[in-house]
Amino acid sequence: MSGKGAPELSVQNVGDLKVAVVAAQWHEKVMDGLVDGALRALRDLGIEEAAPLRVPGSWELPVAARALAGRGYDAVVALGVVIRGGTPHFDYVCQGVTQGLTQVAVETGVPVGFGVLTCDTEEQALDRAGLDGSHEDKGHEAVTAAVATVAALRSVSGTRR
Ligand code: RBF
Repeated sequence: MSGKGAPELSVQNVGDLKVAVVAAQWHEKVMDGLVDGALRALRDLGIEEAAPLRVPGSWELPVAARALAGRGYDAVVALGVVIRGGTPHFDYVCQGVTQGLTQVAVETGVPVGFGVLTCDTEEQALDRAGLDGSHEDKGHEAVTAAVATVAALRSVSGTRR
């Protein structure tokens, strides 16, 4: 999957939204970039920033996202980075966090921004972390996508009586 083809999202009138960010702590430099990008996106959108909730690793993101989704936030954004090692552990962590975050969003109806990098190497992760010299800014993108989804859902009135 490549970052080419990502949309230019135009999101307006969202300054009233409450957005929670939850971030893992493995791979500190990459995480610093993702968190900075996410907070910068909140500022760009005029949404009040709150300090991210920090959990140990990406595996812990779904349970934390579920707790936040149940506390009145309009959107939750999950940030983490998993880097392939020499064992199948990578696949299990990636699968668990991906399915877990999907389940949180679908079961609660609260959009969850997916800002979890799953990379073969640290270089690939740094290139996507929104740092000086990075080509992509996935923390920023994850916040913008989650907020754009809230805005899209708000614009739909529905047909059920
Ligand atoms: N957490 C991450 O966020 N990124 C990683 O790259 C990562 N690699 C791990 C590799 C191994 C072998 C293990 C055992 C854990 C790793 N974790 C990683 C931590 C995981 O997400 C979780 O915090 C721990 O397994 C404790 O539940």
